[in-house]
Amino acid sequence: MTYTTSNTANELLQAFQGLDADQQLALFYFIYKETGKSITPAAPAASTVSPEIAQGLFDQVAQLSQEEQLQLQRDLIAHKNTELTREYGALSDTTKLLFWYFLAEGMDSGSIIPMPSNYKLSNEAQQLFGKIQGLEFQQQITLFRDFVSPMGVDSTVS
Ligand code: 45D
Repeated sequence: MTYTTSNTANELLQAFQGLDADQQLALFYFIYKETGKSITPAAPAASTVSPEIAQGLFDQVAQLSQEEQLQLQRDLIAHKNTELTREYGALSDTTKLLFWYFLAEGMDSGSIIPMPSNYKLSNEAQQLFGKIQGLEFQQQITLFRDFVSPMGVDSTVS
């Protein structure tokens, strides 16, 4: 993957989507660890977010086995059609983001399968991480929304 002069959001999105599913998950978790502290203050700005809906989907995932939890996250990225990925697809973009935030929190609190502690990002993912860290907070949020928006299955599209 080569970058030229400008790191437009679109290039970053494409770079993210060009990673394999596990690298996307790992990078996204590292992002959470990095930006997690700034996320809560952003929350009151929310208008199109449905916390109870994100929570409802999260609760279903938390009840799965760890293997199934990981599979669900891989399925979201791969657009595999399952009941849960269709439920996800029906959420608003910001609610999707909140759902991912809950998952990341669940990883830290032990209700969601954790990352192996020795897990390494690929060079591509590491590079992308650096570029994302260079963005303004609002640009980051917009980019993350673009990451999570197309995941899952939108059952209103045939
Ligand atoms: O064994 O306006 C591997 C709200 C493979 C409020 C793995 C907000 C090997 C409204 C795949 C590595 C708060 C919503 C295992 C705004 C292996 C509002 C597992 C902002 C086990 C703006 C990897 C919200 C796994 C924001 C399980 C900014 C990885 C939210 C999982 C940001 C990774 C949320 C996860 C972020 C990453 C969430 C769950 C960055 C989640 C990241």
